[in-house]
Amino acid sequence: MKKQQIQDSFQIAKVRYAELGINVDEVLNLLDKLSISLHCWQADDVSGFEEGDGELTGGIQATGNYPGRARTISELKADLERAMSLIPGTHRVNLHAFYGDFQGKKVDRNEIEPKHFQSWIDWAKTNNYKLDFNCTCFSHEKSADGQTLSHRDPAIREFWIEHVIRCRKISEEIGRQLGSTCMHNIWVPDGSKDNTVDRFLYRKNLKESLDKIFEYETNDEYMLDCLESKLFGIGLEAFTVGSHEFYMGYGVANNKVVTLDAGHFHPTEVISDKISSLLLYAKEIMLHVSRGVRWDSDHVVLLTDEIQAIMQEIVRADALDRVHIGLDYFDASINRIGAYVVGVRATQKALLQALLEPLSQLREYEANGQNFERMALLEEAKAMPWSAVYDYYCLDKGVPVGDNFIEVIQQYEKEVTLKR
Ligand code: RNT
Ligand code: ZN
Repeated sequence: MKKQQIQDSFQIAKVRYAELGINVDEVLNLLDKLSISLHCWQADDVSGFEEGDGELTGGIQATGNYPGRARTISELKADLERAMSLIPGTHRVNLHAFYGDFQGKKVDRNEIEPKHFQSWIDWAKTNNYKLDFNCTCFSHEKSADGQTLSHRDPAIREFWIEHVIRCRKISEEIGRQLGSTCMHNIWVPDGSKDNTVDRFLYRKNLKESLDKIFEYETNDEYMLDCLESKLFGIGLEAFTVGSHEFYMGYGVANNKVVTLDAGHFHPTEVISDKISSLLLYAKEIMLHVSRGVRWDSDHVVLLTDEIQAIMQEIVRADALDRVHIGLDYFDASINRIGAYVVGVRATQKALLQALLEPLSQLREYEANGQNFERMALLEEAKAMPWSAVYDYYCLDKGVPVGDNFIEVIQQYEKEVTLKR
């Protein structure tokens, strides 16, 4: 598409949206301020950079062996920079504790310190990214039997408590240095393959471990703790200690952020409809935007009905400042940078569509019981020229418009990732 065409289409779109009472320029200004947190683990299939050949455990799996996986911190940084260069706006990078800069030394999880993440912080500063963080309670010998913070053995629980407290301190340091609240996400794989008798015991253990973890008080301005539930893991099908009810209860009772991962519920259960309820009770919401496909909770995000519904719910609830949008998927079967770019752009498109909704008119119809009118306008809104607005946004921010990013990724593959 030529520059002129993009601009002309945008002008036409603007007029059409203005007829519905929407100021497209204001919407674009707002969209540009909304950061999406890119999960670092798509680039290397959730491998991390610890010494030794850590196997991915914890009931998650990256399937596929597409060439070009990032094997070092510098490769991962380069891949993220390349992905970021193909996405309009300024965004965040979501790190996991086992991606520390350990300089070839064996640093166990209960020994990590802010200094192991200083090079990431410096990199983020240079590139104008903000950082989020996760404790890593999997892919470790002390999580081999599927239990961490809920383990029957108090020594193992202590080990993981220490790890999570250290991660909270690291997150605090990240937020302090970057001047942006670091979202620290706690997800543990704890569960079991088969029917468990002492469910109450494990849940009580998890609760008590969390209580100990939060005894160390952090500064909300620098970091916020988020708690992520799950339905089941691979090899951990019958029981998950940290279920939705568990963390919703804990989060509400203890003023913590609740994380909703789009792939962590029953196949027909959606997170979009949980947002307006949680907002009434939870401090804030962290999203792990993902796409569940059958048993896998981590396919690349696409512009599906559910992602549109998620973004609509955030906008309709006027909660853009209380819902944090992060991505969480790992596909090792396709070009990994492409997986980032497609996923982030799909998320942004859904956000844009939601921001362009003729909300006041829709609300008025609803309030008046004009349900046909509401339905008709919702249908029309789907076909409004939002893509012309997105194309213009890309042009304006100097990133490839439409499918033009494909060739950039192909080139990077040829010159960089295929040579790994
Ligand atoms: C796992 C959770 C968790 C992980 C990351 C790697 O099911 O979704 O968020 O994907 O921590
Ligand atoms: Zn997740």
